[in-house]
Amino acid sequence: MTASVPLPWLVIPTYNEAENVERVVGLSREVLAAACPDGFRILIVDDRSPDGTGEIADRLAAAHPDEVVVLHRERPDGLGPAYLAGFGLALRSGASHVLEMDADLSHDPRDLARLLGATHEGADLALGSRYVPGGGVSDWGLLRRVISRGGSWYARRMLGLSVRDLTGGFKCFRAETLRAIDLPTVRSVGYAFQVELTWRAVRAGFRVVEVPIVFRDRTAGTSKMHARIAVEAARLVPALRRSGWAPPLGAPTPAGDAAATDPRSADPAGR
Ligand SMILES: Nc1nc2c(ncn2[C@@H]2O[C@H](COP(=O)(O)OP(=O)(O)OP(=O)(O)O)[C@@H](O)[C@H]2O)c(=O)[nH]1
Ligand SMILES: [Mg+2]
Repeated sequence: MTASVPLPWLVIPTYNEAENVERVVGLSREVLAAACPDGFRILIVDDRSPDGTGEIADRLAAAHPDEVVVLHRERPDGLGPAYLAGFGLALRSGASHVLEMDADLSHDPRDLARLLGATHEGADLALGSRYVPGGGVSDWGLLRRVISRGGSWYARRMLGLSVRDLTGGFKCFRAETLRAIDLPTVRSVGYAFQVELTWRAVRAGFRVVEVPIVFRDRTAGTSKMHARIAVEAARLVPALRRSGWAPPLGAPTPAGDAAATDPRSADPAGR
C-alpha cells in the first residue's frame, strides 16, 4: 500500500461509547479489509468522552497504525460538528470515499461493503435506508417508528425530495460529492445534519441511491438523542425550503434525484 493511493475513509463519531468502540472498529476492519484491496482508514472522532472511549481508540490506533486514526476534539458539541471535523481530515488526507456510521452498532458494519459497492456502480451518495423494500428497523416501539417515519415523510414532502430515509446517518459519499457541497457553511448539529447533507447533494445534482439496511437499537451505552435535536430538525426543513430550492408542495419531485438499489422499490414519484 502506498500513501498516495486515495483510500476510503470511514468516519465514526463517538461520545461515551467505551462499550462499543472496540467491537465496532473490529467488525469494520474485517469488512473493509475484504472490500478495499488498496487499504482503508477508520477515523474515530471523539469529543473527550469521560468514559475513556478516546483512550481505547488511541490503543486501537497504536495497534493498527495503517488502519485506525483518532481525532480528539475538545468538547461534545454535537454530531454535525464532529462529522465536519472528520470529513475535513479525510478530504485533506486525499480520501476517495467518505463513509459515516454510528458507533453503537445500530448500523451493521457488514453493510459498509454494499454502500461502497453502490458508489462503484454510479451513486455519488449511497444512503443506508430503512424505508425501502428490504430495509427496516428492529426493536423499535410504535412511538419511535411513527416519529422517525413521520419526520422523513415531512422532510420529503416539504423539500420535494424522493429520498425515503432522510434522517439516517449511515452513508457513503464519493469524495467529489462532499467537496462540492460546501461543508464550511453547514451549521446543523443533530438529525438535521443528515437531512441537510442529503438535500445539498440532491440540490447539487448528484445521484443519490438508497441501499436497504436494517437498523438495530443500541444494546450498550446511552443515546445522545434529545428533544433539542428533534426541534432543530423540525426547524431546518422550512429553513431549507425558504432558501429557495424546492418545488411547490404537491408538485412532482425532481426526476432521478434518488433511486433505490432494489428495482422493486424504484418510485419516481417518491411517495
Ligand atoms: N464526537 C461526537 N459524537 C457524538 C456526539 N453526539 C453523538 N455522537 C455519536 O454519534 C452517534 C449517534 O449518536 P446516538 O446517541 O447513537 O444517537 P441516535 O443514534 O440518534 O440515538 P439512539 O438510537 O438512541 O442510539 C454515536 O456514535 C454517538 O456516540 C457528539 O457530540 N460528539
Ligand atoms: Mg444510535
